[in-house]
Amino acid sequence: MDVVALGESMVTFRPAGPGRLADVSSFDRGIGGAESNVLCALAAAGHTTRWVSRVGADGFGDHLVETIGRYGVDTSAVGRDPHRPTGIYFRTADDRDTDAHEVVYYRAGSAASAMARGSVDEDALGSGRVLHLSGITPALSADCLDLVRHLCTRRPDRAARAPLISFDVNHRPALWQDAAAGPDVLLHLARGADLVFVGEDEAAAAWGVTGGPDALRAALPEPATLVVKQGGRGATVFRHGEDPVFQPALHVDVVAPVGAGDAFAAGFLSATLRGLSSAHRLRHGHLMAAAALTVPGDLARPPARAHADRLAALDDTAWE
Ligand code: KDG
Repeated sequence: MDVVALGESMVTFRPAGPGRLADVSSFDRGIGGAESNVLCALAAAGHTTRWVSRVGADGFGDHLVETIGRYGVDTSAVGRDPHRPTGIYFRTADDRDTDAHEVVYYRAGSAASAMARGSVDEDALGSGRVLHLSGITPALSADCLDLVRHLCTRRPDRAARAPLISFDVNHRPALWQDAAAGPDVLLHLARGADLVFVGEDEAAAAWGVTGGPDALRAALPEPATLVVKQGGRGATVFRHGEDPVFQPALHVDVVAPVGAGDAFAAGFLSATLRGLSSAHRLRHGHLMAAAALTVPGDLARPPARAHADRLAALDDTAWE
């Protein structure tokens, strides 16, 4: 397997039109879940992927397993919980209007929130070249936090026998029972990972680190690779032994930003697995993010690999 990911996925409901959740009467169904979004994009780009999770023994669980499986993601390590439901969530159509935007989760007590050491397939978690995790899972429950801590903790023997640990900070303050504890936990987890994705705004809000990518690298020197996402401007990658590299993002007409960070991580991971340069890793991230930004839901069809390679190889002036 190229990439294995652990995380909760949910059936999502997006109002069919604009307005408050209180007012709309029909919804479009989709799927969401940061980690499975990454896997679906990677699978669509030709990588072998496996999703490790738990869902309820219900129709929404069937829908997630079937839909994610149709992307080509291996779902054999997804457990079914007969006693807990599959999580769902609602989000209003226009994410860019932050005042009016509503995201409402129905996932407390979900099947995935009960994931724990012993209830997920640990062999499956170790079966990829990369294990992708995010800061959403540790927010779901104490058991989930314990599981992610176990997977993310820097161990002296890890490099020799285990997958590269990729961690997207994905700070979701609304999910933490103890909201004040979230940022410190996430910083600690990020320090144990090999490859970390974090947004500049997210880091400022969670950790009070302002001052741009260099300040963030100073706060987080441990990961061999740190990717700082700078919104519509671009992203900077720091790798041990290399000068930092910045690449501007593509300018697109944004339909909805949901899923763009996951798509960016997928593009970056895809290029990493292929041994491409730092600049090309960022460009592949931007190309996949651009596809996700221009659709209303979490998942977009990524550009075909040959096409993405051609675009990533254009000279700098085409990327400014
Ligand atoms: O990155 C997109 C995710 O935020 C979305 O699919 C839902 O995983 C999700 C979450 O927990 O917020």
